[in-house]
Amino acid sequence: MRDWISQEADRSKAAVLEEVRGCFEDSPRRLAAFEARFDLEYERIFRLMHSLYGWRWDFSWRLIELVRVAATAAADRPKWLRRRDETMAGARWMNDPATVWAMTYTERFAGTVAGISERVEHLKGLGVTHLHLMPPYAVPDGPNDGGYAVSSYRWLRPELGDMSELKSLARSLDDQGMSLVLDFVANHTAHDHPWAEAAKRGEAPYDRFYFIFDDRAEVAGYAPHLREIFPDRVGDAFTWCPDAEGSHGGKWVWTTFYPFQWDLDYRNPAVLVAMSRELLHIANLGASVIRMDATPFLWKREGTSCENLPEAHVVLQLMNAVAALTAPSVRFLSEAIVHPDDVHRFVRPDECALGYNPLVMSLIWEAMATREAGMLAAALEQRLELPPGCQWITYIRSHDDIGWGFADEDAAALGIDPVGHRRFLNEFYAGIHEGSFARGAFFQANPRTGDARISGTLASLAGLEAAVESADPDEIEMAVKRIIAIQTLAFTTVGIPMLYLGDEVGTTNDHRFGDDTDHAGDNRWMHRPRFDAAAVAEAVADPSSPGGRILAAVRRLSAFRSSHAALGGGTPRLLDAGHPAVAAFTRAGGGEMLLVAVNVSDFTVEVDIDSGGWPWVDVEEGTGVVLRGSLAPYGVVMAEAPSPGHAEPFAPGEVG
Ligand code: OTU
Repeated sequence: MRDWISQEADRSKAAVLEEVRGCFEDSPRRLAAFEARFDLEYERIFRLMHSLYGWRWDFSWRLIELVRVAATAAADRPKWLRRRDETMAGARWMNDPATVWAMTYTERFAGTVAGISERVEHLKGLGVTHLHLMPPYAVPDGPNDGGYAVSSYRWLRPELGDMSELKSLARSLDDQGMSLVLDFVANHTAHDHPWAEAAKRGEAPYDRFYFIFDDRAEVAGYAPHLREIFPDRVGDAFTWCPDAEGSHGGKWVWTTFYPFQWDLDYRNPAVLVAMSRELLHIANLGASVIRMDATPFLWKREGTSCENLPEAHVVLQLMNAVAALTAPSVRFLSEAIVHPDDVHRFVRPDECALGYNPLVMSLIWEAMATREAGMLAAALEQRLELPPGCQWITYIRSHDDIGWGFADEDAAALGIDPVGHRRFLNEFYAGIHEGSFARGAFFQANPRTGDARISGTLASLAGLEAAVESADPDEIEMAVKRIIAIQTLAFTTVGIPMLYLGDEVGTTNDHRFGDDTDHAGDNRWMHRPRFDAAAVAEAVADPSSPGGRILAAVRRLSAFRSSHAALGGGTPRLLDAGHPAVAAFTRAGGGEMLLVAVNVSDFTVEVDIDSGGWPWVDVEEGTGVVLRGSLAPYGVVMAEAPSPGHAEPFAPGEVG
């Protein structure tokens, strides 16, 4: 027996479809394709909508509105994207080992959207298949959080170009086997978005689009429970807005991040409908992946932290269903930088099929600081399993800060005090700790809680900046090896590797980021470099320079991936390496098996890696590898098992 919600859905199905048929006036083929998808998705949409808004008088009407948004966008979807929907609906690229991501700011990487085409050769050299351009949409004058304060999704920042150029870029990248990743900043809009402007004037329906309070007393049920995301700024998550018309000469507005970013109120179904329209607009520009910014914050309830609430998932699942109706080849990427259990929950095929993995990211750094691979290994072993059809994005750093997002209980299980350990890691990467190689800086240190995060480029955090400054060739050598070891882990542990552009040639921190007054208060700009054509040319011309070696290593890793099916999916299986400074694991898949071992320390260690009974051969040399013996500082072993059937397993210790 189907439950009563399914029966309700059945009863309304034909009528809802009837309401939106008109969207496809002259295109019976598009209507037919939409109908087929509607047939598959409708019950899910009904159920999800009902769980959030079923109690409301306007429920049926909002449901029809949402489906109409999807139908309108489906009717408008360009032909080349409909073709993509047909051929790529399964998104097989997610398990293709050749998939490699890169991220950058358009203006910093190429000046303009049109300018990106001049950088395509560089991207191809890195094997990049997916390019994430930070939000290029219209923003307010002055600080705009690197584009994460969106004034309108319908316009680009004029200095970057216009919408038609963005569409042509998506198309021309597609012709070259690459695709675009674009952001959707679901949690908030800029304070000058037309909806926010109308809300300030008290105009319906926009007066109910945000969390706006007449009186500070009204936030008392929320404020004490919230985490401070950006503690550097003045005040808390609520901003006094004097130009909002109110009886007290202004109003309070919920602003989780910066005061110019107004949180949207998804308890109002009109917000879900309006934002879905913007989302599908982005899908129709040609993005193959949409990055869902700040997913944990999408729902608020009094007395809770207002993070990771079940309704936030329902909002994302609804958006997923709407995208499945309109643009089935599109996948969502969850950006959740929270407890690993919570990070995990956003990654499911009917929500965000992709998730950033901030745990692996931060534990690679943790391993480099402690010279021990234990926490990383435990996370690789215990915290990576995803449902089928999902994938991690594995990265070393992004445009944001690095936070120490491991679970306290995981640290405790290894006898590590989580609070003290985070303090150590912050001090290490800020370069304060005795013996640290890093040159980073605290981001948003919170004196009240003792929390902080870290800013810095890969090269600066991994010691290249300090080494070059000291002009010590041994230190430089060590830093280069450390960077290559770090990239090796990012490219081989799990998921799809993502590069922050600039790191591929060892770009160090920009200590003059504050010269730009819009960036002065936010040291993440220290690690958001401009494309340095001279550095790239030098790295290419001199493969023995630090930049040259780093670039060559990244290219090699990327090329290596593309020919090794075992790296396309699945999770690593940990091996006992016989030394705490060595992370060793196998990856199996596509009929092949790889072994990777990385020494995360700057000393030579004696290893005794459990071969699992396979005769491993070095992937480059084709000769037997050392599984028992010395592994150099930051030494890497990459080996493969000869194809099955070809070799009999033999006893550990025989190879080497
Ligand atoms: C994201 O990051 C973006 O990546 C940032 O660049 C934005 O500033 C921010 O949202 C606001 O749009 O706090 O330090 O759990 O931690 O969304 C970065 C997720 C952030 C948040 C994350 C946020």
